[in-house]
Amino acid sequence: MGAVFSLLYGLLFRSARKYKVVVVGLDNAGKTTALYRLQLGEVVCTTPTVGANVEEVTFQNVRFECWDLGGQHTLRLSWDAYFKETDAVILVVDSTDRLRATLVKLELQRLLESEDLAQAAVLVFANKQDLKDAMSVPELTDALGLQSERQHSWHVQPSCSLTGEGLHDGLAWLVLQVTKGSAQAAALAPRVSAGGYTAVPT
Ligand SMILES: Nc1nc2c(ncn2[C@@H]2O[C@H](COP(=O)(O)OP(=O)(O)OP(=O)(O)O)[C@@H](O)[C@H]2O)c(=O)[nH]1
Ligand SMILES: [Mg+2]
Repeated sequence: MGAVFSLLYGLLFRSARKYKVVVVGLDNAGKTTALYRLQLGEVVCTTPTVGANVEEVTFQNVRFECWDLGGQHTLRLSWDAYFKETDAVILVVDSTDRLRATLVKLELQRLLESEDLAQAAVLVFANKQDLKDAMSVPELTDALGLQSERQHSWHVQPSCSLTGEGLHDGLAWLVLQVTKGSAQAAALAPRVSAGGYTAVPT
């Protein structure tokens, strides 16, 4: 019965649209590692991304076109060029990088003010939770000043890109955001698990 339902569900939604996601964050945050973990289910040895790398990730029958943008300073200056028609932002943060938390906050502020991203949901991965001294979700939420964000739906999800922990929970939240109001969303709602901090505009 479950298999029949899955098959029907797959057929029904196979032609559903693809959602554009920009994956941003400072260099060394773990963006590329997270993306390949989600796409291939394994850890790939990465080198710093130059420019952008596009990969498709399908989760719960929802297709995401993920633009993994290089996080080094000079590359961050051209992030805006990728923002047009973006449905969601994934911000990956190295939770142990306390020294650059203010810089992440500034970059996030810039994203939140971008007109091209006005409708985009924002998923923050508080990454590298496997490491000692990683900032907790409340600490990172505070450091990024997210509690006062009212325009965008946002969610902070603890994660470890190496083990994959938290990545699916984060994507499940994103699926709900991008499919809001659709039949797909109604079918998926019960699958989302709790974890992290969330807010949606009122
Ligand atoms: N311990 C730990 N290491 C991680 C985690 N995620 C990524 N890394 C490591 O962090 C380093 C940088 O990862 P990348 O995925 O290349 O980082 P990036 O954000 O894509 O960096 P740029 O492409 O330069 O913007 C690599 O050595 C990864 O193995 C994690 O959750 N825990
Ligand atoms: Mg990269």
